[in-house]
Amino acid sequence: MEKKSGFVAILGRPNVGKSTLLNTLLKEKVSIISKVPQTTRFQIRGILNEERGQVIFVDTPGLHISKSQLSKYLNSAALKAKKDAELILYMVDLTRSVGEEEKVLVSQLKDSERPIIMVLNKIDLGEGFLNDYVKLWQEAPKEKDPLKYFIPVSSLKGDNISGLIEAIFSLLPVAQPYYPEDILSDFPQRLNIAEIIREKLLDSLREELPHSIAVMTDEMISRKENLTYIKAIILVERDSQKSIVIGKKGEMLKRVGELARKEIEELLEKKVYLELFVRTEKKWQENPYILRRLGYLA
Ligand SMILES: Nc1nc2c(ncn2[C@@H]2O[C@H](COP(=O)(O)OP(=O)(O)OP(=O)(O)O)[C@@H](O)[C@H]2O)c(=O)[nH]1
Ligand SMILES: [Mg+2]
Repeated sequence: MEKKSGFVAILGRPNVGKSTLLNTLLKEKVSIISKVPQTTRFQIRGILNEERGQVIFVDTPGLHISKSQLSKYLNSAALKAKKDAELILYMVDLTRSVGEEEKVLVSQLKDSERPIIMVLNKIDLGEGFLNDYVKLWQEAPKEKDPLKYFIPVSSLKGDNISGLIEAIFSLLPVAQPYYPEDILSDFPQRLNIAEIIREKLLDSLREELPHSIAVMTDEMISRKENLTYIKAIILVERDSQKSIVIGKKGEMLKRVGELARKEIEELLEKKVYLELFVRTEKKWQENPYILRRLGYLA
């Protein structure tokens, strides 16, 4: 049988469920998830191998309107993934009404050279604004229509994910796999560890803080055969945020550290000694040097 293979970009507004879909497709956690928008900050590739071929899914930062440097990098990472893909999954959240950002997105996608599947997510919560989203696409003026399917799914519950995979393979070109079959993701481990810590912070913190936070792993040393020492620095923008992250008597930081350590130990299959530091770095979001160190800039 001829194999089909290719890159599939998952695009959409923040918080629609792109990373949840990636993890569900791969049945493994590859990308971090949270209830706050703008969680994903990287292009994260996750690889699905089947008899019929290989799909390289590319999770992307949610596309949004904002002028900050960080936002520019996030949006450009998402748009680059779109350029490199054989097929685009355009994901929307059925529980949220069509917004300005959605209209901008549709105008960017409607004349795409690549085929598109519109993935209508969170169907477990009902049809919501399904008709509005279908209408939004159908009524957009376009030369030719790259949209092949509307597919409602629940990324969280797994509903209709096999239907989605079926549709994806039907649209991929005949090609040999790009990656060896034992690789699940090519995301660097150092960044993955920083992401796990950031996810635990997002889970624990409320308010507007999430967007002010970044995590970098500073050192990773295998002290003994079975123990890895990891030092990570949590960046915040203001001293007041630093005290929130540390918490009363250091409780918050301790809890985040414990949750992250457990998950990192599972990932590395080793004991981990995790040390967390919090540092105030004013305007890190505008600082190219820091953005590069965080891996947000190539
Ligand atoms: N009920 C329901 N919730 C979902 C579904 N998919 C995702 N969610 C929730 O939606 C929230 C956002 O999910 P993410 O996967 O982080 O969304 P994202 O599109 O990757 O967000 P960004 O990385 O910020 O662009 C989380 O709280 C998820 O649990 C779904 O199918 N049904
Ligand atoms: Mg995400």
